[in-house]
Amino acid sequence: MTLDIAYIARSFTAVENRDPKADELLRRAYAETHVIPVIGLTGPAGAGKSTLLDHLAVHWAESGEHVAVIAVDPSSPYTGGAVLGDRVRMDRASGHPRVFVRSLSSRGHLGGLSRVVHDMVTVCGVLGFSRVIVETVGSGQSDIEVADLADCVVVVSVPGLGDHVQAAKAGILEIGDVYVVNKADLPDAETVVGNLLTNVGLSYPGDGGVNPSSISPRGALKSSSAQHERHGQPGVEPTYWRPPVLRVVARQGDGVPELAAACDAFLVWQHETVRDTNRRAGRVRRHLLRLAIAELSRTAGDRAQAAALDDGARALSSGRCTPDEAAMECLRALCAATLGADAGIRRD
Ligand SMILES: Nc1nc2c(ncn2[C@@H]2O[C@H](COP(=O)(O)OP(=O)(O)O)[C@@H](O)[C@H]2O)c(=O)[nH]1
Ligand SMILES: [Mg+2]
Repeated sequence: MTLDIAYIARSFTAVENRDPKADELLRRAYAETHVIPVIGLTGPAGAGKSTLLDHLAVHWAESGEHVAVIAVDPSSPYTGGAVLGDRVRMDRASGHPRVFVRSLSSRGHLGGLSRVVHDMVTVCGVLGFSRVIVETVGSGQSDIEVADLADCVVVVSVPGLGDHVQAAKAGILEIGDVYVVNKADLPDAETVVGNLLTNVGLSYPGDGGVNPSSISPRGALKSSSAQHERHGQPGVEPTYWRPPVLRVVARQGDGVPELAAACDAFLVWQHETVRDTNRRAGRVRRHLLRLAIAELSRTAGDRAQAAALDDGARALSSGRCTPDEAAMECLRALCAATLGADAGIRRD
């Protein structure tokens, strides 16, 4: 099978612009029961994500897969600088007949970036791809979004940025299914590896990958319920997943086959333990919630929204209600305005 590049490019653009031409495609995509794996790559700018992704995409493509790459670019849509840079760093993947690369600016999207990426990822299956890789810059909100979007999250760290501490603060050390230390050719890479291993070990004993629960922890474990949901609970479930920590030199492609194998091993374990369907179901629900909120404020209209927020803020500052009650009042006013607008449409 060959990818219909012109059709794919047109479809992505229609989805990105919320063009009604994409509606039929979206309908088919959301109804599709055969879902393809989504790999999310996140980490600080300059960590070498694009360089790594270039090798990773080609690795899977060479094994016969059709790979879509969606790179969310942090730069301004006006300079286009980083988009061009990505094209250079992803030259192998861009030139491969079984890989399609699309860079997305992180700004200027109707309905928000996460909605666009969510829809783009979802249409990849019906466009003929067998796998998607999404790159986002690790910075709080977008980390959460990529974690929400992907079936397997790869967190990329590098020596020299002091990002271990930053990452720990941002909670990024909880979201990885696989950890990568890139630029392992640089001094201090081992320090980063050591820190990550210590951190993973606080929650999960054993070796990177699938472990039988018979491995007993030496002390109290620090894992959260979100981690249990994604990686299992040692001593409670038959197996658990300890996120591996892998050394990579993306510039040379060193460690890429091992990274691909770790992602695939995680996907297999996640499927065997039925976590994949739960993860995807949660993702669709959260996506719907975002859409519903966006739709609510859109259909209520700017004036009704401003009025509802003014009323709520006034009630709050006069001490008449709690923030929760004020929020509930805003919601009621927005719903009333939305239903009014809706009824208006129906009368026409
Ligand atoms: N020393 C070294 N540099 C690397 C390696 N991988 C990527 N780089 C460099 O790191 C810089 C940022 O890479 P890029 O892929 O654009 O990072 P991104 O911002 O995370 O996508 C580029 O100059 C790469 O050549 C590596 O393994 N070792
Ligand atoms: Mg990049």
